[in-house]
Formats: sequence, C-alpha cells, structure tokens
Amino acid sequence: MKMIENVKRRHFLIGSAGTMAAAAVGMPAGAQDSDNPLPDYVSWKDAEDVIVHSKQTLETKRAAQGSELITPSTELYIRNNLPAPSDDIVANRDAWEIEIDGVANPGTMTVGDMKTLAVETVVCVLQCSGNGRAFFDHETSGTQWSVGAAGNVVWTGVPVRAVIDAMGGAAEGANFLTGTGGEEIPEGVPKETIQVERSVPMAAMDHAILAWEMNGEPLPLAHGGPLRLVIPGYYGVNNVKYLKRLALTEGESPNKIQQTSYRVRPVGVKGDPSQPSMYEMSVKSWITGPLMDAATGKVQIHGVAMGGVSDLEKVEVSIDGGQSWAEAQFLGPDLGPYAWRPFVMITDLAEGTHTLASRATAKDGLSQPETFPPNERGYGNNGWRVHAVDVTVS
Ligand SMILES: Nc1nc2c(c(=O)[nH]1)N[C@H]1C(S)=C(S)[C@@H](COP(=O)(O)O)O[C@H]1N2
Ligand SMILES: [Mo]
Repeated sequence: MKMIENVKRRHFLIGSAGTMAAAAVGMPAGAQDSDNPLPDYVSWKDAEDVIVHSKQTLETKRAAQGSELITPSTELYIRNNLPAPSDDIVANRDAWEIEIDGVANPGTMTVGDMKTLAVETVVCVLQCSGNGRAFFDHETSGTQWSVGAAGNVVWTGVPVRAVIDAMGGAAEGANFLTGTGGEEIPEGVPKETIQVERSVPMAAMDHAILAWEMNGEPLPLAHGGPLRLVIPGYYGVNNVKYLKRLALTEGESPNKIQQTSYRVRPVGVKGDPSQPSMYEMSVKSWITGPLMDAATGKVQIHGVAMGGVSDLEKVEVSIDGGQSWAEAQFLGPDLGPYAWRPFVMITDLAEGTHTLASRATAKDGLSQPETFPPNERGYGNNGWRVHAVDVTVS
C-alpha cells in the first residue's frame, strides 16, 4: 500500500508527467501549434508553468505555486466542460447583458449597469473539485489533477445582493442561487445534458459577487469574462464563467452537472441528487518546494494552505513522514477566510531521503485527515499523507 502511494506520488512530481498525461487522454488534433504548446484561447499563458492535460484542462505546476500569495492569471489552471465561447463576447464588456430571474422585477442588467450599483473585492481560492484526484489509489475518470487545479485569485465585481436588491429583492420561495454559463449549446443537443448551470444554497449569496476583474485586470475570457459568478469558499464548478443568467430558484438546476455530476458517493456508485454536492471547500495544504532534491544544511520548506470557509489557525510541517510535526510560519498578509496563505519552515535536513508533509488546521477546529476516504469521482482529496513529497538531500 505504502509503496503504491510512493510510486504514484513520484510519478506526478517528475517533469514529464504532464506530457505523459496529455498523451494518455489524447490531445485533440489542432490543440497546439508548433511554437506554442498551449491551446489558442490560452496562448497567452506561461507554457513553462502549466501542464497541458488536454485542450480544456491546464494545471499549474506545483513548483510554480511556490510561495505565491496571488496566482498570476498566466499560471492559473483552466477547466472547461465545453469549449470556451468566441472572444466576440469580450469585445464590448460593459454591453454584456445577463438575465435575472426569481426576483420581484425580473429583467436584464448589463455589466455597465452593475458597475453603477456597488463594487467589492474578494480574494479566494479557485479550486476544482477533482484537485488531488491523482493521489487516490482507485481508478478515477476525469483529469488526473495533482495539486495544481487551484489558485488564489483577487476578484472584483458587484455583490450579488446589490443586484438582487436592485431588481426588487428575492421572489417568494427562493432556496437556491442558480447561475448559467454562456457557452453555446449545439443545435439538437438537449441543454440539460451539457450546459453548465449550478445551483448553490441561498446562504452562499452573502459573500457571492459577479466579477468583471481578476487580479486587477479585465477578467480574461478563458476565466469567465466578461462576467463570472464567484462564490468564495465553494469549489470551482460553482463559479460559473461567462455568466448569462442569474436566478433565485425554488429547486436545483435540472441539468446533469447539478443533478448527478459533482456528487460525492462511494466507489462504484452512480451519481444522484440525494448525495452531497461539491459546495464548500475543506481545509487543505501542500508543500510546493523543495520537491525532489536539496542540498544539505538550511532548507526553506514552503507551501500553501487554505481554511476552506474558515480562517487558518496553523500549518504544521513534518520532515519525517508525519511522525513528528513543527509549526510553520505564515508568509505575507492574511487576505481573509477564503484566501490561501503561503507558509515556510526553515530547518536543517541531513543527507538522505525525507518525506515532507504539511497539515493545516482552521479556526473552525477542522484539520486535514491523514487519509481522505476514496469516492467514485475522486473529489475533495485533502489527506495530508498523499500530498507529501519525498526529497533527497545530498
Ligand atoms: N461556464 C462555465 N463555467 C465553469 C466551467 C465551465 O466549463 N463553463 N467549469 C467549472 C469548473 S469545473 C471549474 S473547476 C472552474 C474552472 O475555472 P477556470 O477555468 O477559470 O480555472 O470553472 C467552473 N465554471
Ligand atoms: Mo472543476
């Protein structure tokens, strides 16, 4: 068991792992040109810092995460369920119009209108539900993400509450906030089968914003421009890109992505609406360096940690595979309960191979388990043991 884990772990640390994964899923023809390994719609990303799993899935390299407080857009992962819309939709950003339903006065509002209502900035982790999937022992379908389907992002936009208020407030019987993605659905395909439409409990509205800016710049199309629903503390899938409709609804979206996908269930069991949906994220951390080799003497062990929906209490680091732990030091400012915090521990490492692990504890009292139980789709992995790295010091 232990050996399998180690083999799996090493496999994802070697430099060529990304290329191998891309080959395994079959890179679509035309996904890359000869000078640039990146798909066209994200050709502006930094090819050195990302692993291209497929045309629709890019992962940030673990080493690139380093001790970055904010993830630059050029490094941030990409996860598309459908091909991204044409960049025509960001030609005139302020003219982008969304439909608003389930309010006293249903209607439409443009991004330009929203900019006159209110503005707020929130820093939060964007993380795919399947981040850490590669570390499960069972076979999982879906992108074999290691740690890089996550980033810490500064979002600016209008609070969802302000938009709802401007439309006369919530209609009777609203239980969910439902956002619909702006991808075109090919003719003849029932929209329920592929359309990205997610419903989150109304409580999520307290912190939700409709963002037009990311890291201080107009929101790139690839990350959901002109307008994205951002639900701090919630898994990536709930952060609907190119938002074209926002509705307060009595029930959850009838679409597959809500009803049966993103449901946590035992291995071998099909998804159904009675199972927990991937909503709130959990406390998690991982080492980002050193990853393979280090010289003897003083070493800075660094990584990133998040509290899920709570402030962080502490991060502990182990250099002996979890037999003993010492508290690490946070690096840089605390940007709130939904943001991640880089951490560092300076220590001496003797010659030999060391298993470096990190374990975060949040102020709500929750901390990372040693092992997170397997589930059919490999969601939500925050077990500290499989996120550890073996480093050889010589
Ligand atoms: N419209 C739309 N929104 C979407 C998706 C999508 O395919 N279409 N993918 C979701 C998933 S599963 C994730 S993890 C995040 C990825 O965001 P990113 O591509 O900006 O990193 O967006 C979410 N929002
Ligand atoms: Mo995702």
